[in-house]
Amino acid sequence: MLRRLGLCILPLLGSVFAQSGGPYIDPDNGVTFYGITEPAHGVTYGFVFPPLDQNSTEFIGEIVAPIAAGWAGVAPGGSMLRNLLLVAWPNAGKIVRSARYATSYALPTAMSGPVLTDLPSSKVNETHWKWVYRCQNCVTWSTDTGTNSIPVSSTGVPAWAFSSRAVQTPSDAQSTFVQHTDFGFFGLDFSEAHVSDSQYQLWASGGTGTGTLPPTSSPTTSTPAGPTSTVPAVPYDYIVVGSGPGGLVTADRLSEAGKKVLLIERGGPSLGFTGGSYQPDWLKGTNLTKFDTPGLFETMFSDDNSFWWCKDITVFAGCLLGGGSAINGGLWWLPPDFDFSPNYGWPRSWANHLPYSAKLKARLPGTDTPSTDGKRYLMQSADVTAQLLKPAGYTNITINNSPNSKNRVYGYSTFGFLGGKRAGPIATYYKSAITRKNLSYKPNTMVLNVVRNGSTITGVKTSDNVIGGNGVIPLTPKGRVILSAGSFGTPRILFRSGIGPSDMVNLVKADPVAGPLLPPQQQWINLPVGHNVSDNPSINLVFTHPSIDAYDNWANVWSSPRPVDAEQYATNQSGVFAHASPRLNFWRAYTGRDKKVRYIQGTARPGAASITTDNPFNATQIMTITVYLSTGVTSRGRIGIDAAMKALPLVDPWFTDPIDKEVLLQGLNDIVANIPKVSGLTMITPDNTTTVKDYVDAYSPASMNSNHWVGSCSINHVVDQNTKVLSTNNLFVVDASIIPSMPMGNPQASIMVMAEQAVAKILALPGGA
Ligand code: 6FA
Repeated sequence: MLRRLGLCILPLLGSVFAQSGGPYIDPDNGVTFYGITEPAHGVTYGFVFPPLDQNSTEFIGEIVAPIAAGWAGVAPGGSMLRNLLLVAWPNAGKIVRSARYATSYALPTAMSGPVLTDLPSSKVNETHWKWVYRCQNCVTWSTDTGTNSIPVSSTGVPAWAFSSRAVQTPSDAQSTFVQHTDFGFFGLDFSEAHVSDSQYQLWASGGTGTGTLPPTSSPTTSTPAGPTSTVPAVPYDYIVVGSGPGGLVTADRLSEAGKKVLLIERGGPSLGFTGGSYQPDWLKGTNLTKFDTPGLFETMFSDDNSFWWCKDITVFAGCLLGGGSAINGGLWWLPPDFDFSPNYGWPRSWANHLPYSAKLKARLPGTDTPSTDGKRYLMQSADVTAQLLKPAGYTNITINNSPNSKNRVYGYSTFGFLGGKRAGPIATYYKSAITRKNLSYKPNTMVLNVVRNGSTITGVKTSDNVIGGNGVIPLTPKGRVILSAGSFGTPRILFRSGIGPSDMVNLVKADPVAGPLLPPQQQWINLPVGHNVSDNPSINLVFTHPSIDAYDNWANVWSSPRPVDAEQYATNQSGVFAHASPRLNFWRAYTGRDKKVRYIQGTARPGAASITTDNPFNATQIMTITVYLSTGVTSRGRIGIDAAMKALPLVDPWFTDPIDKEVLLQGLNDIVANIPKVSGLTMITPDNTTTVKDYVDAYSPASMNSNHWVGSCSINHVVDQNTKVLSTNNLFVVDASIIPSMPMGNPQASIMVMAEQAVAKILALPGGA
C-alpha cells in the first residue's frame, strides 16, 4: 500500500489572481518545483526547467490533488485557448493523463506534439493522487494564429482548472468531461524555475532527491508578463465588464448605438444557444441545459459540480454568461415607482423610469404561465397560501399588470422566461448584441483592475496575458469603461484600481500580485465603495397541508425525475419543469414606529430547505413561505475584500436597524395568525414549541441572505447621476451596486430598467466615443 502522499504545501498567498507561486521541494521525490498549492481545493501545481541557456523545449511538472478531485489540469502558458493543457485524474490506482488543446471554450481535445513520460513518483493512495511527468516538446507549439510558448525567461500567469466531477470514462486518457468546477491563475517567475543540467537530467530520468531551495528565493512580486506569443491589443470605445443583467443591457444598447464594444465575462456559457452543454441525462439530445430548464433551479444548490458559482465571493453569485440571471429563480417584477423614488435615495433625474420600464417590457414582459401549453402545474402551494392571505384582506392580481400594487396583493409567480425556458437578459439582450459586428464578446476572462492615468481610464488589465503581452485592453481616445461585475465584483475591481476606502486599497497594496498593479498612492481615490449595502432579510416558514405535492423536495429532478414530467418538458417545454420552484408571491405595506413605510414580500413554493421540528410530519406534503423585508428596509451593511482578495460582506446588512426586525416579525405574525382558518394547515418550522419571535431571534444571519445585494457603489455616493465614478473622467458602473436601497423584492428586472436608463444617460453625456 502506498504511504500517504507527501504534499508540499506552499504558503497560502491568497486565491485566484492574488496568488503567486514560488519554489518548494516535494518531500516525496525531492524535486525542487516552482508552483503553488492553490487553497480552494488544495491542489499543487509545479514545474521545473532545464538551464535557460539550453533553449530546451521540455520541463518536468507535477499535479498533486486530493483523491476527491475528479480531474485537475494546468495551462503553464496561462489561458485555455491555444495553449498546452495538461489534464490528469486517477483510475484504478493509476494516473490517466493527456496533453490537450482548445481553440474554443469547448472540451479540449488531444494535442499532438507533446511527449509525456510519467515519472516514478506518480502515485495514487487513499487520500491523494500525484502525477509527476516529463513533458518534451512542450515549451513552444504552433497555433492557428502563429506560435505560442511558455515564457521560460520571464514571469507568467499559469492557469489551473479543477473539477469535483469524475470524467466520463476514467480509463480513457481522451475521455470527455464536463466543464471545470473552478479555475484560477497564479503569478510565477519562470526565469527562476531552472536547475543545472545534471540536476535536471537526474530528475527527468526518474531520479529523486538532492533538490535545494534557492537561497534568496521569494514569491514573485513583479508584474506578471505574458507568454512570448501575443495577439494585438485592439482598442474599444466601450469596454463592459461583466455579463449579468446590468452588463448585458448595457452592451446591447451601446452596440445598438453603433459603438465599438467589448463585453468581457469571467465565466463560460450558460443557456444552450450560448454554447452551454451541462445537462442531465434525461435532456440528452436536446439543446436544453441546466440553465435553460426552470425546474432544475433548486439543483443549483445541491449539485457537486457547481462551476457556476464565483468561488472567490463568499455568498452566492453567478460567474457565467448572464451572471445571477443564469442561475436564479427567475422571478420577474416590473418595477413599481418606489423602486426609483427620491425617497429611497435616487436622484430626482431618475424618478421617471416608465420609458425605460417600457423598453424592458417590450423585450421581456414576464409570464405567470411559463409552460408552453398555457397551463399551470403543481399549484397546490399557491392555493393554500391564497387561503391564508384572503382572510387578511389580500386580493388576487396579475402581478406585472399593476406594478404599483404592492399592498395586500398576491398573484401567481411571474418569471422572466420565454417558451418554457429561462430567458432573462441572455435570451433577449445578449441574443441581439452578439449578432452585431461592432460587439466583441470575450468569455472566460477576468478583469483585474482598470488601468488609469490619474482620473482617466486608459484600459483594463485582464487575466489573459496573451493580449498585448500583458493582458491590457486599451480604450480608444474618448473611450469609456463600464463596470457591471455585480455588487461584489465591481467593488473588488475598484479597490484593485486604487478606488475605495483606504483600508481596502491597502489590502490590495499588500498583495504580491495585485499590489504592483495599483496606481501611485497620490492617485488613489477615496470613495465609500462597499458601504450602504442592503439585501432583503428573509425568514422561511415551513408548513404541511394534505393537498400539497412536495415534489420529493426537488431531490430527484436531476438524476431521476418523474418520467412523465421529464418527457413532457423535453418534448415541448411544458409542464412542471417550465416553472422554477416558486408558485405564488404577495406583498403588504407596514408603517414602523419610526413612521417609515416598509414592504414585506412573500414567496410560496413546494418543498423546504430546512426543517427544525422534533414533531412527526409528512415530508411529502411540505411547503415553504419565505417572507422578505423589501422596499423601505433601513438596515445597511458593508462589502469588502480580505487579504486574499476574496470578496465578502464585512458587515451583514440584516437587522442593523431593530425596527426592520420589528416590521418583519409583525409581517410573519400576521401570516401565522390565519393558520387556523385554513383547514389541515400545520406550521412545522417553527413548530408549536417555538414562538415566531424566538424563531426569528435564533435565525442564523447567513440564512437570512436573499442574494439580492445592492448599494455597494451607490448613486450619489460612489457614482454621479450619470453613473460615472466620482473623480474619474470615463469610468462608469451599471449594475446592482449603484442602486441605493432595496427594490421591491427580487431585483433583476429593476436592475435592467436601471441599466436601460443608465445607458441612455451615458450615451447622452458629452465627451464619449
Ligand atoms: N433576482 C430576481 O430578480 N429574481 C430571482 O428569482 C432571483 N433569485 C436569485 C437567486 O436565486 C440566487 C441564488 C442569486 C445569487 C440571485 C438571485 N437574484 C434574483 C438576484 C439577481 O440575480 C441579481 O440581483 C442580479 O443578477 C444582479 O445583476 P448584476 O448585473 O448587478 O450582477 P451579476 O452578479 O448578475 O453579474 C455580474 C457578472 O460579472 C457575472 O457574470 C460575473 O461572472 C461577471 N464578473 C464579475 N467580476 C468580473 C471580473 N472581474 N471580470 C469579468 N467578469 C466579471
